[in-house]
Amino acid sequence: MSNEPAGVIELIELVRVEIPLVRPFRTSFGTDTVRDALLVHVVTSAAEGWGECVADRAPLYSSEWVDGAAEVIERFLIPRVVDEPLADVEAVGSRLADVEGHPMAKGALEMALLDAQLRAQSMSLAAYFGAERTRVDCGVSIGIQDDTGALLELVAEYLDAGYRRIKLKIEPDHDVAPVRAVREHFGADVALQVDANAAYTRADGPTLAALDPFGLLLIEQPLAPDDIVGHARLAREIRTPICLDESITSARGAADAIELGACSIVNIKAGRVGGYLEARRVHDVCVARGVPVWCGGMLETGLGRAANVALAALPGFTLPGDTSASRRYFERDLTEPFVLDDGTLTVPLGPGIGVTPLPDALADFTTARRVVHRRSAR
Ligand code: OSB
Ligand code: MG
Repeated sequence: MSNEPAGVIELIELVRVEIPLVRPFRTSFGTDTVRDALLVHVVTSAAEGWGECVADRAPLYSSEWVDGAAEVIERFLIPRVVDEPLADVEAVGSRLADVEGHPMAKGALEMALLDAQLRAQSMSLAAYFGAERTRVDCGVSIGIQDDTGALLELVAEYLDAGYRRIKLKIEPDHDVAPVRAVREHFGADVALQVDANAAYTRADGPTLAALDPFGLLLIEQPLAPDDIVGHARLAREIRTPICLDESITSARGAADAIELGACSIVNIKAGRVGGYLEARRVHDVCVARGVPVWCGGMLETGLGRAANVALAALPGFTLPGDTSASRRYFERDLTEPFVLDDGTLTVPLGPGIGVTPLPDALADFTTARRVVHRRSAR
């Protein structure tokens, strides 16, 4: 890692964009019809950088929400990084460490600073991570459908497009039936997994064991985020491997969950763990313990997608990620669209995250834009 300075931070602005989703996305915690994203735009004396906050409109997936994240970034995070010159983005985490929680807010600011620093150094995020692959295997996450026919049509569409793995969102009473329907229609060879987003309880072992015969790759986050012991017990009641998403909020937490037998696979999302640097550490602890990881998603625009794809190029990401093509989410993305190529996305290799917002798209999707920090003349 070079010691070249990231440059002096000249300006930081918060940009809100609203991009319609091609179809509503329903999970056990709610339904999204638009991606309402908070972007962090940093201008340094050396380069520009973009960060994307993955917080949703309401605190349903986690305790963060997008308006709250914007306020935390402006009032509590930015002052901690602009008061003294920042030698290296590696130091951002320790600057922000006394602020409790708010990983998605922290992750968005860190991403923007990291992008700016790497652009100044003409280094890609993938190279910075130490990524080896140039393409990553892609899966797709399918929202809960009331109608089985509609579900089967969607699965067919995505398999035809080349996706290498299908993930079905489930909840109580929308679990065994859709899994059975997909297996009966598409056969045993489709790589299939489910995501409960914490919709079950410790008493649901028998219900979840009913998924065992379907040969799922994994079940993601069946129980509450804080229920590590519950997941460890459930792992002894079912044969489907347990993968944790919401429960994993740090590299140490990942190591603990693995040690306790709560999961045998980990979903890595940078925003959930406070940024891409911690995400890389989660990857490292999992690799050291022989635990496969895959890259989760939060319906990101092309900005967050670019960074996710770079992360997913690390060697421990041995399962297809929720790193789908732009058109799975949006008719028009904020960046040049990511296009599926033989079930893969190509890792951006330009400086930083390798993409920037297209000016016209940014103008059309922006709902609010405000400079929240400007360097004062000394
Ligand atoms: O639990 O993985 C999840 C989207 C929003 C919030 C939580 C989750 C998801 C997804 C979609 O499953 C992943 C994606 O395609 O971005
Ligand atoms: Mg999940």
